[in-house]
Amino acid sequence: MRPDYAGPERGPEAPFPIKLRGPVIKGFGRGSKELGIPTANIPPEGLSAHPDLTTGIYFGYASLQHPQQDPKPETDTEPGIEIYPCVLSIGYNPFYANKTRSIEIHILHDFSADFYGSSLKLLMLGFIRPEYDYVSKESLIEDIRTDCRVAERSLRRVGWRLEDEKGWEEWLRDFGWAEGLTWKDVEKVEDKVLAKGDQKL
Ligand code: ADP
Ligand code: RBF
Ligand code: MG
Repeated sequence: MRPDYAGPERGPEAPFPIKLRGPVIKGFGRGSKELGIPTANIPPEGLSAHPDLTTGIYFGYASLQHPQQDPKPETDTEPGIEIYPCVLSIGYNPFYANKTRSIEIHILHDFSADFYGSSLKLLMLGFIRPEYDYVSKESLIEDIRTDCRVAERSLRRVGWRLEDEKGWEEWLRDFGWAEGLTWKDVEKVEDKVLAKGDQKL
């Protein structure tokens, strides 16, 4: 049996919150989506500022700003910034034996369309568990489902909610850095990340 909550009752403790950001890029295309667990990947570069961060499963909040420049993506997503709870995996997915480290964020919300190329900010607030290898895909999925429940429950505690005095929401809504980011820029980052191949990041 796994615990129902992660992190201390009163709120996040050091080294959290950890802040990352980047455009949503293509991942390994393994069909996480068909498994019911799509993950928005962002470039792992930001991790260099946190060399001691262990690989594993984390939770927190993510905000999205959908692109507004031309060419307009064929989605029915509204412009503007949205904030959601999320779970994420940072690491090598032992079940799939990846050679490069990835940051994959599963947002706890049902979207009606993809949002590749959108800008994403990630406020990591706590650690849930290490990455494991699994005997089957089904057991991996079952554990991810539990991660989602643990994250939702944990974030509902007073010390973990988005409230003005914490300054979290203010940070999550600041997309000044993404102004002028074009589809070309996003493609360049994507190519760079995918081209790293088996080089360990
Ligand atoms: P990839 O290997 O390219 O990351 P996935 O199967 O993991 O492919 O799907 C990820 C994409 O699904 C995201 O980039 C995003 O556009 C979309 N998506 C839809 N719903 C969600 C969600 N709830 N959380 C994360 N991504 C989502
Ligand atoms: N992959 C693993 O190999 N081991 C894990 O323990 C693991 N945990 C995950 C937890 C979460 C919350 C998420 C979003 C992904 C996790 N993954 C893990 C990555 C998973 O293998 C990847 O998203 C697959 O592509 C999903 O089928
Ligand atoms: Mg993904």
